[in-house]
Amino acid sequence: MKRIFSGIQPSGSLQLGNYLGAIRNWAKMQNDYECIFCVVDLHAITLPQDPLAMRAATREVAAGVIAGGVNPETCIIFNQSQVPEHAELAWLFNCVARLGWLNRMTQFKEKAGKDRDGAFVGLYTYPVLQAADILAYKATDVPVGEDQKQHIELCRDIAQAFNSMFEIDFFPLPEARIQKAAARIMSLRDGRKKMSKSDPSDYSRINMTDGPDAIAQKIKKAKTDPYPLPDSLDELDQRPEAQNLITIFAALCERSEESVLSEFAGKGFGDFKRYLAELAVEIMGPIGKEMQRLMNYPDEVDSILNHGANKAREIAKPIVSEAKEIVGFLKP
Ligand code: AQP
Repeated sequence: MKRIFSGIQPSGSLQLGNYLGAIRNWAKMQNDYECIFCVVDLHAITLPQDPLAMRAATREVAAGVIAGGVNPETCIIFNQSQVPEHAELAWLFNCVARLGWLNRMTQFKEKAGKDRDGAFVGLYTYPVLQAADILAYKATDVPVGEDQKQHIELCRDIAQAFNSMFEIDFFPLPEARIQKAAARIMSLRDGRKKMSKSDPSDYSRINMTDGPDAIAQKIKKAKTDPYPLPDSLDELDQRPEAQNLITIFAALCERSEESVLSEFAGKGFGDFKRYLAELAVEIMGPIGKEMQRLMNYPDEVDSILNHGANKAREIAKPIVSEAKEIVGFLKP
């Protein structure tokens, strides 16, 4: 059976983009693949985190993944720092990947901003750790949002470089599994910016734990333009905020954007936003409630993560041991 690895950072509250772009997809794939889902806390600290908040966010992400439909009995769910093989393999890969490859990574440029010299080294080598996450399990498929495509390509380059450096066919070249719908949900305040957990404005996103009133309020206040909705996708393309709301509507009810547009063409945003808010509450409301319920039982969540970490380690340990042997390290 093919094996999936994918992760989410505990860098804030889970948002609608994490659900539509990642978690829902994971839940759909869980019966066709062996699944390993990771709360990537080592990645989260590539930007400063408050330790208490990160501990809570780690449990929240686990709760969100489970409430979003991933079965912890059949899938492995754990937090990354409990499996030391990730960091160990990342070091080997730091000695395979080239500076020139990392210099091309757009996420680093976006996240480091203008003060590149002030960015953590970890932020720069983030994609190397990501390659280690995937290859420590010899995962074959990686479901991610569109923004992560470049990192998965780098992971393939690293796997290939390792194999050719040591003249061995050891690591597979994993495939990015990017679903077309909801590949990129944008901020409710700026249709050109990705919806993000770490955006300072809470009004830029719908959190997975938002109740009906907060969801309705955020959609009501979402930025739009003064024109009615168009009847063609081409026209929509020129209007980022309108495009985003149509994308969200279509993703929530799993319909095509064309069909949603044909229903609302010519209507103003007032009408459309009312329907969108109802739909968002209907789909996200029960998931948010289940998340809150799970978060009231932190011991249960911790035990799922511990159990998942043990199972993950059973897979990663022999793979990373073999990689160390290939590199030329003496066995203990
Ligand atoms: N806006 C989005 N649209 C579609 N997919 C998204 N994902 C995140 N935001 C969107 C997908 O969720 C998965 C986990 O992402 P992550 O938490 O590891 O990091 P991220 O992509 O950087 O998510 P955030 O919310 O923007 O976190 P911060 O603010 O901490 O950087 C990935 O598969 C991602 O594609």
